[in-house]
Amino acid sequence: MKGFSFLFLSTISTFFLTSAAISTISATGNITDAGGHTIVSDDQNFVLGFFSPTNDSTNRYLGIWYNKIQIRTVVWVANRETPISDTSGVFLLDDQGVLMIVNRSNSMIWSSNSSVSRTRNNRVVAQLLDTGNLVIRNENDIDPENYFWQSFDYPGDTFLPNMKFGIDFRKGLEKYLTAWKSVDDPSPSEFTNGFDSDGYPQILLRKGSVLQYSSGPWNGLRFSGMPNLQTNDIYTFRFVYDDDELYYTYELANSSIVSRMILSPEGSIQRLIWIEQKLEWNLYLTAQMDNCDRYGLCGAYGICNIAESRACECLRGFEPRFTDEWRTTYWSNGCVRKAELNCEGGGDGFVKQSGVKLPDTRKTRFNRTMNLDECRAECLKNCNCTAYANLDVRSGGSGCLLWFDDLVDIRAYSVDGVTSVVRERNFTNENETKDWELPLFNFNTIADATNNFSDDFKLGEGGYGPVYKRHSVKSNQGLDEFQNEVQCIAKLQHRNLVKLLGCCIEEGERMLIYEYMPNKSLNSFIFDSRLRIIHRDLKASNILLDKDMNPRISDFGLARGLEGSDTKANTKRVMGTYGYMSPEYAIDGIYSTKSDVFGFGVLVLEIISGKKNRGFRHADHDLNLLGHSNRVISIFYALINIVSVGIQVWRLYKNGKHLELIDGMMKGTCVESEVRRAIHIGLLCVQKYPEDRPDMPLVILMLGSEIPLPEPIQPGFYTDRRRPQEGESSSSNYLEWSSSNRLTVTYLQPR
Ligand SMILES: *[C@@H]1O[C@H](CO)[C@@H](O)[C@H](O)[C@H]1NC(C)=O
Ligand SMILES: *[C@@H]1O[C@H](CO)[C@@H](O)[C@H](O)[C@H]1NC(C)=O
Ligand SMILES: *[C@@H]1O[C@H](CO)[C@@H](O)[C@H](O)[C@H]1NC(C)=O
Ligand SMILES: *[C@@H]1O[C@H](CO)[C@@H](O)[C@H](O)[C@H]1NC(C)=O
Ligand SMILES: *[C@@H]1O[C@H](CO)[C@@H](O)[C@H](O)[C@H]1NC(C)=O
Ligand SMILES: *[C@@H]1O[C@H](CO)[C@@H](O)[C@H](O)[C@H]1NC(C)=O
Ligand SMILES: *[C@@H]1O[C@H](CO)[C@@H](O)[C@H](O)[C@H]1NC(C)=O
Ligand SMILES: *[C@@H]1O[C@H](CO)[C@@H](O)[C@H](O)[C@H]1NC(C)=O
Ligand SMILES: *[C@@H]1O[C@H](CO)[C@@H](O)[C@H](O)[C@H]1NC(C)=O
Ligand SMILES: *[C@@H]1O[C@H](CO)[C@@H](O)[C@H](O)[C@H]1NC(C)=O
Ligand SMILES: CC(=O)N[C@H]1CO[C@H](CO)[C@@H](O)[C@@H]1O
Repeated sequence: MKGFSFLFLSTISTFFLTSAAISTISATGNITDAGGHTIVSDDQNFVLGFFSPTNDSTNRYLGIWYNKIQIRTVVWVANRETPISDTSGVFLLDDQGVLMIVNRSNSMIWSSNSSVSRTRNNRVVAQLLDTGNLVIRNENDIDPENYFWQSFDYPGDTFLPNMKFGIDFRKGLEKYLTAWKSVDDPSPSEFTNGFDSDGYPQILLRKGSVLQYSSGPWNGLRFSGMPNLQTNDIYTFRFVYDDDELYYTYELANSSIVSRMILSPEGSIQRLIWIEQKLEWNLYLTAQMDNCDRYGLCGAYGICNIAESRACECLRGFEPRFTDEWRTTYWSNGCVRKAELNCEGGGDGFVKQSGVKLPDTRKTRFNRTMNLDECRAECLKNCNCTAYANLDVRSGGSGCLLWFDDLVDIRAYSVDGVTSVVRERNFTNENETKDWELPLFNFNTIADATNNFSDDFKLGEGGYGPVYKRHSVKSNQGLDEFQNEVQCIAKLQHRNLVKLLGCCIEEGERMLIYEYMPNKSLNSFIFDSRLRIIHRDLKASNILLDKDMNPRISDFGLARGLEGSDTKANTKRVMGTYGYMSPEYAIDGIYSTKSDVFGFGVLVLEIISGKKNRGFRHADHDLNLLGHSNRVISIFYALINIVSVGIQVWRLYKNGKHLELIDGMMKGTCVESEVRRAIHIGLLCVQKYPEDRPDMPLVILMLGSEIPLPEPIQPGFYTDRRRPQEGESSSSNYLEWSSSNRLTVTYLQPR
């Protein structure tokens, strides 16, 4: 083992703090703030001493920070809650083997409260290890099991490599993170992040007693709610759970890497890596990736899918508890069973749910040896059992985890989720197919005809037979959307259009079968239609690019047709993607061709800026502004995104700085006047009032000519669908983006 560095004065010599000679210790072995003393770990990586969190602060704390990193980064603080107001602090190891901090009047500011058992003639030392761990131990006993005290048992906001984050059942020690109140105040804030050992363990992030985030249970490979916790070349990680202890730990793969995990003052769990070239900490991972990671967003039996336009859906066999509330995107009250379980009657079955984050495990029981069949039988035996799953997904799966409560905090992943099985009514007799206006093909027929979907039969490559478009299997895509797409395309039949022959829904596959076009001219199927189509979900991910980068609009799952002279229509079911939805559609469900113009405008601005008009994170804090009305909160929350890009562009535009918007990759390769014009047109398309937006033919004319453009006004979102009349304040009832980049709410008070 490598050498150790002991508690010593500055870095010149080593001092042993002995129990026999207390006066000597106090005289020579202490660390004084006034003297600027520090101790440094053997490998020079960590340093311990007194510090102030910021230059402005006069509060003094004893802490440990990285020695070689230019930006002082504190990883541990002793007197978090009891700063010393001057530089009189002294840090010492007393004759009882207790580390303490005293101030000018010799009052104890902080104490390790350690108790030491000593053998004869054995000196007790305090030492800062290479790991950044400050320990108290017998001088000649380096076994970590025998440390009398270690700072790793009392972490602050930082989880360092080699630290055991979790619970030591033998010592009754819980090692969890508590965030700093702010960058200049290390005292513990309301945010805590630690293991909860009720049921099968999971890591829970709380604000006070309110759950914010759950890691999901360990599934043998990773926490089921952290799909991005993958084997990597930066660190290795490990989870241990036995009778003695429960912990998660990681080690850096290469000692030249500097990385730490923190719970930030804002309550975000982050992994950071030091980038020496840039002299800054780089964010490598955050546990809370998106809106779906907000604990219980979809309520009981709801499932969150961030890829969907509306994140929450009910699990199969469930329906929203409160339909109206659900529609406004307030989902927390969750879903209820469409049909009650029939436990005594033995009519219950299970529905397999793949690729998901496992629900909250606080009300679970587990058995490491049972297999899945035994697990199922066990669940059926108990009428309160709501679901079961394998405990460990490795080598085909083993162990049994049983849920005994409402299933909360489930989310869908596109890759690599875990399979759990949700108890349901027996669905084997249910008829999934609806009224299709098209012939339904049998899966086997199609499999046969395409040689089991062999590559030779890929679109355009085969020499004969029908063309198959294979619809991807999305675990939670509603049948409704698929059906709508089919019917929309079916209605668009025209001699210039490719004919849809039929479809197939079987074995989780959804396929559309088109007439074969020998010259691959499948692409024009929407543009020649007489039917005016409002797409309702125009967004970057729905614009497909062919091999020549020609854009093709896809996904007509939400499209609606307008016939004859209709110019707008109304829907009770607002669907689409927030960020691209026009205000009048998002709020009132009114859609028109101008709704797609809005979506188009957002797209234009996104293309120019290279930035996505989306991102729900940390919306929590903003929501607090709105007080208690859940309905208002959820609408507000959904609309934050609508305004963001438009307002940012508007601000630059108004200050004549809109060229700053241009994505770095485009700079130098574009014609400024063209880009300026495109931004201008983009802004016109995202105007608040549909009547202020140009229609598509005009947009095309504007883009392709030099005709003068009307001046845009500030885009935004209004709660009053009426255009303000002459004399009315135009800023009333608006949500506005304030200069501090936070959304503020202005209510018009009646006079
Ligand atoms: C710390 O050490 C200095 C001398 O180095 C001594 O004067 C002082 O009394 C010591 N303080 C304590 C609290 O032990
Ligand atoms: C704080 O003080 C140090 C040393 O005087 C200085 O290098 C640093 O720039 C200051 N930081 C700020 C934010 O003022
Ligand atoms: C030392 O700490 C005690 C307890 O916190 C406090 O009452 C006292 O004022 C402090 N003395 C000085 C000189 O700061
Ligand atoms: C040490 O014990 C005292 C008295 O019980 C307590 O106030 C203090 O918080 C403890 N210190 C630590 C670091 O646990
Ligand atoms: C660690 O990283 C350094 C710098 O990137 C590299 O030179 C060294 O070979 C690496 N060591 C190991 C064991 O991978
Ligand atoms: C569903 O019920 C049918 C008959 O009612 C039964 O044969 C079948 O095994 C049940 N399926 C499951 C998964 O329990
Ligand atoms: C786990 O299941 C096995 C097989 O059913 C059983 O023998 C064992 O007692 C169970 N263990 C616990 C801890 O319940
Ligand atoms: C099921 O839950 C109810 C209510 O919590 C409880 O009274 C009952 O004993 C439970 N039944 C079983 C078999 O655990
Ligand atoms: C399902 O519904 C279709 C159309 O209504 C019907 O033809 C078919 O027989 C039904 N299948 C079952 C298993 O009930
Ligand atoms: C397709 O696969 C099935 C099952 O794997 C097999 O029985 C069948 O012969 C295959 N058909 C062709 C045309 O390869
Ligand atoms: C332009 C072109 O590629 N035309 C082809 C369309 O398909 C027919 C039948 O395969 C061919 O004969 C044409 O050459």
